[in-house]
Amino acid sequence: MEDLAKLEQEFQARIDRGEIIEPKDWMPERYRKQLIRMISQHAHSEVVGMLPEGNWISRAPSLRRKKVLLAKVQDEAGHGLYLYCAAETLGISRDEMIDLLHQGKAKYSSIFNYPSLTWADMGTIGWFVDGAAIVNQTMLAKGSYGPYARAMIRICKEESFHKKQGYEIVANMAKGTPAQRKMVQDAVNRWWWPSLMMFGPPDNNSPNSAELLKWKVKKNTNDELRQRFVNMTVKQAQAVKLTLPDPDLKYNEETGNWDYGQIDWDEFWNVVKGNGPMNRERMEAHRKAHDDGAWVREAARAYHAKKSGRNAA
Ligand code: BYC
Repeated sequence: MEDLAKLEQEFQARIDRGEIIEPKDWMPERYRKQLIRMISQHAHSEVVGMLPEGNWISRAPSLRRKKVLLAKVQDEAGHGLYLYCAAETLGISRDEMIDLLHQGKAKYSSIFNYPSLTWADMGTIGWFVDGAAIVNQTMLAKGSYGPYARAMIRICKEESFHKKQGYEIVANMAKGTPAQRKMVQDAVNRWWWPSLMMFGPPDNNSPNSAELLKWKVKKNTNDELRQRFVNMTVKQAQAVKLTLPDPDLKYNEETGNWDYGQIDWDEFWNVVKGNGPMNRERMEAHRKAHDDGAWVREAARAYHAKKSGRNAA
């Protein structure tokens, strides 16, 4: 018992000195569990996040747009893979993580439970959702667990492209015909509040934050990052003359921040608990893709077994 307390103390001292924790280092069981929870949820989000955009690949308005969207969706699959690998370094397998998702025990980001109704949603998702992801992930890239932090660096580079392609679509539509302007404003109206919810519950109702901050997995709170995102996005909306759907949005001279209105936390929890507009459809699509891909996993395992048998012989 005394030994455990000493190990925990030494671990915290390493964190406080800003050292990076690697897979074979000693770590508290709770640190391992928290990271598995967070990284696996992040991985699931990347993969489920392919669905709302995948929906538009066959309907992109030009070959260029189709190629860009295809590449973006493919990038998200890659992000999922880096993240599953990072989580596997903590002693859980990808199969186990996916089982937990299918049993409803692991979550994925609330944002992907909203439908993508028009082409303007492709622009707005890139601008808001990837924009929010960058704010969150540049913070996570400085986190204490090596494999997660390193995965974040590469992911953030790709997310920057994603955000730019989204903002480009939005900017073009915003200076297009009245119908295009109307379509993009409608997408902005629908995605704004769910994007703010991506950052998680408010600090006074975020049970995991204290522990994650102590261990420097998170370096900022949910509200701090949400505010950073609002400040950044207001200016971008002004530049393309679109309105963010919040009558209470107001610059605060004292704090230098843009104050925003009340977020509907009932809606957020409802979506997190599985009752959002697209939760059932998203999980059905995930299960179907997983089942349809069973033969690929089986073939890969057989190939691997044969190859390692040959190498051993
Ligand atoms: N959605 O104590 P809290 C992407 C849950 S993918 C659903 O504040 P924490 C992209 C939370 O899990 C974006 N659930 O938690 C992909 C917890 O429940 P459990 C995904 C949420 O961990 C494709 C409970 O609420 N990014 O970028 O301190 C295309 C209490 O919350 C959400 C990541 O996953 C939510 N939004 O902070 C484009 C980043 N928020 O688990 C883009 C990694 C909270 O105790 N994750 N919950 O049952 C994080 O940074 C943190 O986990 C969070 C939450 C900020 C999300």
